[in-house]
Amino acid sequence: MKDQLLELEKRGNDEISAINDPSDLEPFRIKYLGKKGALTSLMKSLGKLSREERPEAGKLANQIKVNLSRRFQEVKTSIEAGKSGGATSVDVTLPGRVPLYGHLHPITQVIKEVCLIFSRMGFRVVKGPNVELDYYNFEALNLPKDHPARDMQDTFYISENVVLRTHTSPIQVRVMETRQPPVSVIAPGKVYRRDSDVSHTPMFHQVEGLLVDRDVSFGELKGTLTRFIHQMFGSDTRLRFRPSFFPFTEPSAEVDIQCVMCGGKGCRTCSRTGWLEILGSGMVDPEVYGFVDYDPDVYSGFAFGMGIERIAMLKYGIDDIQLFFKNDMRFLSQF
Ligand code: 2U9
Repeated sequence: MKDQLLELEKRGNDEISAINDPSDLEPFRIKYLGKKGALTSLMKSLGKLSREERPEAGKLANQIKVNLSRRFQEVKTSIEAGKSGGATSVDVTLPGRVPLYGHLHPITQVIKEVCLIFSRMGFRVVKGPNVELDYYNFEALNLPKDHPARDMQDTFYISENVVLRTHTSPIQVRVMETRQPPVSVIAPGKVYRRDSDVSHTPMFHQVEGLLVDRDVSFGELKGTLTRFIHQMFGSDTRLRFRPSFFPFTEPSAEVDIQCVMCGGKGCRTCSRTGWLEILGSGMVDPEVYGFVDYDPDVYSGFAFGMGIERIAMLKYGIDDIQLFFKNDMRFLSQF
């Protein structure tokens, strides 16, 4: 019944809009709004509906009757006033239609913001291939052939020696291969891991950074990352460096910020600890310099990496990573 009513309304609207000749008005009124008209006969058959369906269909039928009658009167008045009727009349006082503007995806926005903060500190943005040689993704980063991270469970293999990069670190290896220190680069991009659940997607985004020069110490690492966090999350954000392990850095540290949800009191998001892990970092392991011909007795440096979806979720209070990949405009238009 609902479909029939809506179809009738559409047909009626199309027909009235095409009327220019006053002699077409009365036949239209009889056909749609008259005692034996199409709408009246549909309204009579409302009685055949169930008690549950009747109120909604009745309301719709009445609304359509009001709409069609109003439209009929408008066109009639317009024709009688010597204007062109339903076909081409334009109400110039109606407000204009606002076009839908596109904008950058929230993940792209966060990548740009992170890169901008590091660019201001002198880091240069660099890119690299998503399909990468095993050598650059693993070997040159001190992840030898038998390392567990190379497991088929974690890595998408294209062939024995070719993978979808599991991190953006191979970009920095390629930079070091072609340039001598000082280097300071920031490497954003997509990365791929065989993982999919509420907090993981098989493709996600990372930004990694690398700085190598003479006399670089853990103090520079701490200063740089503290400045980044204060610019990204606000200058009153508390943070802590916690010892950790990565095959390509030694010593290594993970960085936590005070929970953005509860301010450090302890809640579900921070598992009642008051802290949220947001990035990994460390001094580049001298083993890595061996692969790129840097002298570890002359140069030292630090590196760091962060998952962008995680940063975006914490910054905007989002609890489901899948939302970034569904392209639902109700979600995206909020950014
Ligand atoms: C070179 C040498 C060292 C990059 C680093 C991390 C620590 C790290 C994770 C954060 C969350 C990956 O997205 S995540 O799962 N990354 O913890 N990344 S140090 O170290 C490098 C990179 C390149 C040549």
